[in-house]
Amino acid sequence: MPAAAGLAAVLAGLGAGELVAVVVARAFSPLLVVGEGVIDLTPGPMKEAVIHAFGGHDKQFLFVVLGVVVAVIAALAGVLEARRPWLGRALVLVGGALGVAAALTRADATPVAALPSVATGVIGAWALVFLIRHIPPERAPRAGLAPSRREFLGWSIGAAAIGLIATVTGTLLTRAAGAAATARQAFRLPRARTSAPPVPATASFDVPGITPVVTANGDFYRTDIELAIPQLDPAQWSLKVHGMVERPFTLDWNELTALPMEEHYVTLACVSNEVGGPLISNAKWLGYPVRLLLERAGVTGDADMVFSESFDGWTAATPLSALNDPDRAALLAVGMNGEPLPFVHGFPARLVVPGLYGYVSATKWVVDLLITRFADHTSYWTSQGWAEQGPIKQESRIDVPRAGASVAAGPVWVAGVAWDQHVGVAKVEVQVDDGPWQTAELAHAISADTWVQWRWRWDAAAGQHRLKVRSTNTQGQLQTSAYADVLPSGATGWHTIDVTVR
Ligand SMILES: Nc1nc2c(c(=O)[nH]1)N[C@H]1C(S)=C(S)[C@@H](COP(=O)(O)O)O[C@H]1N2
Ligand SMILES: [Mo]
Repeated sequence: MPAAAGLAAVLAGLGAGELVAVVVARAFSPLLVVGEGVIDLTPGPMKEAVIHAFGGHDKQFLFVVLGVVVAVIAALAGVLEARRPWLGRALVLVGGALGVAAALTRADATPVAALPSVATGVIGAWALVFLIRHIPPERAPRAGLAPSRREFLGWSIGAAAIGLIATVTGTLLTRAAGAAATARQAFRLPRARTSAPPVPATASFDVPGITPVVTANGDFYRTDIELAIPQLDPAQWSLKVHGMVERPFTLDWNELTALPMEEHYVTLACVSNEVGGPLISNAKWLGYPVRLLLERAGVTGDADMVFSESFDGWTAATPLSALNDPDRAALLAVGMNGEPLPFVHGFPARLVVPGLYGYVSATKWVVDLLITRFADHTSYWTSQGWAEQGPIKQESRIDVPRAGASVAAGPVWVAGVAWDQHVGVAKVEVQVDDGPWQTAELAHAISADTWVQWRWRWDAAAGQHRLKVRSTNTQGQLQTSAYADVLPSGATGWHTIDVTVR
C-alpha cells in the first residue's frame, strides 16, 4: 500500500507541475526539463546508440525510461515514508529540486521556469504525507475511527486520476502551443494588394530619446486580461460572421490569407493610458478590411454594433459606422510591422480600428463577429463602467527631457508625440513655466490615423522649470486642458513635467 501511495502522490505532483507549466512557462514542464537534462548529460556515443536502435522513436524511448525511473522512485518514496516519516517526502522534494535545477540551467530559462518543478515537488510531497496517513493500521483498535482500506484506496485512486488527467491535459495544451509556434514561424505574410507608402525620413526627428514613430513589435504596449496567452494554431482558427445579416458565413485561415490585403499605419491606444503614459504605440498593420466582410454578410435591419469575441471569451462592442466607413481602415489584421502578429498581440488574427480605444475595437485572437445592436449586448469593459463609445481623445506627450530629468543649461530639445487619430494634428505648442506658448516643429505625419513627432528647441536657463505641451487638431480644435481620469472614457489634460537645469 505505501508503494501505491507513493505512485499516486507523485502522479498528482506531476499533474500539478504540468498545469503550472501551461500557465506560466510552457517549455518548462517538469518531465520535459528533466528529459532534456538527461539528453544533455548522456554521453555522445550512448546517445547515438539509442538513436540508432530506436530510429525516430528515441524521444518516446527516453520518456518510457524516465517514466519507469520516476515510478520506481515514487514507489520507493512511499515505502520510505511509511517506515520513516520525512525520508519519503525528502526524496520527492529532491526530485522536484532536480527539475528546478534542470529548468534553471537551460539556456532559455526565465525566472518562472522553476515554478512547475516547485509545484511538482511540493504537491507531490504533500500528497505523499496525506496518503501515507490514510493507510489503515494493520490491526484497527476500533473499527470506524481509524481510516478504512476503502477510504485509502479512494484517496489514492483520486490523486492518481487527477494527476493523470492534469498531465495529459497539460501535455496536450503544450503540444497545441508548439503547433501554433511552428505554424507562426512557417507563415509567410501575404503580399499587400494595397501597401502603405514607405515612411518618409521626414516623419522622424533626430532627437535622442524621442519615441520612434513606428514602434518595434517587442516595444509595443500590451493590454489584456490574459494570464496565459492563447496559442492558436491557424489551422484550427476560423472567424464566424453572423447575427443581423443576410448571409452569415465562417472564414477559415486559408480563405482569409487568400483575400486581397491592405496595409495601414495605425496608432493604437489604451483607454487606461494616463496623460503622459506609455499605453500607446504605432505599427504597420496588414489585414483585410472589416467593411468588406460586413458587405459580404449583408447587414440588415437597425444593427448599429459589431460584437467581437476572442478565443478566450473577451469581448468588444464596436460602432458599425466606424467599421463600415470606407475612409477608415478597420482591419482584420494578420501582420504587424511585416511579421505575423506576435502571440501577445493576437496571432493569428485581430481587429484594429483607427481612432477607437482598444477596449471597444482591437480584439486579439478574434474568432467571432456578431452583428447586433448596442441595446442588446454589453462588452467586457463596458459592463464594468467604461464608456460605451470609445473614441481616442486628442492628446500630446513630452518624451524628452524625461519628467524629473536634470539637463545642462543651453539649447535643449523638448520633443515628443501628439495624436488625434483619424483627425490629425495641425499644431503643437510648448510652454515653459508661465511663459508664452511656443509653436513646436511638427514632423511629417504618416497619416491622420497615426501620432506625429514634434520638437522645440529650448534655450534653457539654470533652475527648476515646468514644461507643458498641448496640440491643435486639423479642425482647429485645441486639446482640452481639463484634467480627466482614465475612467470612464480616457484621460485628458496637458502633459506637464518638471525638469532641473544645471
Ligand atoms: N482578447 C483580448 N483582446 C484585447 C484585449 C483583451 O484583454 N483580450 N484588450 C484590449 C485592449 S483594452 C487594448 S488597449 C488592446 C491592446 O492591444 P495590444 O496589447 O496589442 O497593444 O487590445 C484589446 N484587445
Ligand atoms: Mo485598453
